[in-house]
Amino acid sequence: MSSPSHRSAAAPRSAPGWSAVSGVVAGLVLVAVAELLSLAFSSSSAPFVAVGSAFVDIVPPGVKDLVISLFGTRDKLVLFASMIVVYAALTALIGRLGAARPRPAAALLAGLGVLAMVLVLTRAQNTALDVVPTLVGTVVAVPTLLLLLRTVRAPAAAGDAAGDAGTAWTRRRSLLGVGAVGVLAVVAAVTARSVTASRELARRTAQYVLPAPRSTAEPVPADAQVELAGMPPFVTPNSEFYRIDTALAVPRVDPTTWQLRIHGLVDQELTIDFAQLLEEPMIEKHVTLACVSNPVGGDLAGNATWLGVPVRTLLERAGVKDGADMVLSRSIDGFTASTPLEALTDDRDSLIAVGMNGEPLPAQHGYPVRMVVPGLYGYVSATKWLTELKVTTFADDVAYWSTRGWTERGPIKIASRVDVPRSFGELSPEADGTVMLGGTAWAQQRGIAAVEVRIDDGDWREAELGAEVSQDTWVQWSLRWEDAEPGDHSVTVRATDGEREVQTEERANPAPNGASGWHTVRFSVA
Ligand SMILES: Nc1nc2c(c(=O)[nH]1)N[C@H]1C(S)=C(S)[C@@H](COP(=O)(O)O)O[C@H]1N2
Ligand SMILES: [Mo]
Repeated sequence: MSSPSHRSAAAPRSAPGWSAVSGVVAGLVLVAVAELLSLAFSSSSAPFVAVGSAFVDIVPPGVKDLVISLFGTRDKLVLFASMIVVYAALTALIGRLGAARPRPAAALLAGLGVLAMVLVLTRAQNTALDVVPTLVGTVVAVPTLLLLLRTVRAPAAAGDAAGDAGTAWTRRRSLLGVGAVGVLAVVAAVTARSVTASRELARRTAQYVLPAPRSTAEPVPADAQVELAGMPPFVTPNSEFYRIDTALAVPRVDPTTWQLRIHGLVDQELTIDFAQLLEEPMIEKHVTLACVSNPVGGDLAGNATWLGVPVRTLLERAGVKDGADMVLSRSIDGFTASTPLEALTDDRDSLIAVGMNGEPLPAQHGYPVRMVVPGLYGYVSATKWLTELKVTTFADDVAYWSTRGWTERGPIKIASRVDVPRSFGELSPEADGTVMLGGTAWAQQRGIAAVEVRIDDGDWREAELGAEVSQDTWVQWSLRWEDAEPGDHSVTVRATDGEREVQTEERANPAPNGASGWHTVRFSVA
């Protein structure tokens, strides 16, 4: 076993495996350096964030829908994980190539860096300076790759110098060195990411004094809440409010430099900064937001008390010209929404909002300023991190989701759902044998007039409604089922809106303009 020939085989002469590892490690160095430096630049200057965001922008809507339906709210995690896998594979290939041809390999790695820089530049909220982190990362990573490739290359003499324990030892040490650089890079990148995350948290909680509203929202009456275990809170806490947006990294908007520009078909363009906005008379309103992607029975809806300036006030000041029928609102990250002009000027009090449930908007919900429009799905109205209102026409401008298969207008459809019981849950009868069911219904701008519940194939029963706070908020319902029988059951719910329209049974998918159909839940009674 100790023949010289065998020992020479144990000392690898060429090391394709280790060259690949060198490629991956150099790739990690690029990312780590860029991530660390990006702490001093915009959050979307980090190459992974920029590449991911660019990718999200170019994938066909079908693929996006598929990913969301497969992975739900973990879609971003899945995107980042796949990016890491693809990047590791690419850099491993580059390293592998470098075993024989280091210079072309180095050029390829530099090419990846340049590609990432181009994508950083395509992000709307980035400036030219934001390429610096990726640039420096690339400048460091390329010589690192060459150095690592040289390190892992088997010493020419290793094979011949049979039994040269010293060479084997040196070699092991250099491989250890490569591993150590890799580990360091991972630690640095992860640290940088978590610093970014905690900064975002700090921004979210950054306090400024919200002005007192000129008209306060009437307090929510206690009987708006159905007291039944498992019912959602009538006012959704900010930390539990659903979040939907296209932003991979929550935009960090500095309120001290924030501005809102109102332009387009107006008599005079208007720019207002944050301090000026806070001086405008503010009002407070309870409004239930809903996402067009919410499936029947889904929970992509939330109810909050919003504080803000009526959009109407600012539009009146700018002076809307004849012929305009839409306002295209734009976010700092390039997202746009097309809201019918009428919804922003009529008496529904659409808001340019700064407060949510008594606090500044959380970062995830649009800090410092967003739109809140009662009656319309979020994708055509609720622009977060708002920076611009362009008064225009549906004929001239198209918003983000309307170029991706969703309708250009999005009034919210009547919706009702069963919250108690949960699907396949078990309910225990009370002492007198009754079983309590409960849920939520909404039809913003029309209000909910009635909710009916059907158990198994029985007759529709009228549910009891919690207090209605406004036609723009959801309503909770409950049903006392007195003749409950143990065993398996199903419950179906349908609502009637304030215009006496009964929720349709006809099933529709969320695309292109919102889901419809009755929510049914299977459950058992103990
Ligand atoms: N900037 C920006 N604003 C946005 C979006 C977005 O992707 N980017 N998504 C919209 C959609 S589709 C919805 S449903 C609401 C959700 O608001 P929330 O995350 O505060 O619940 O935000 C809207 N505003
Ligand atoms: Mo949405």
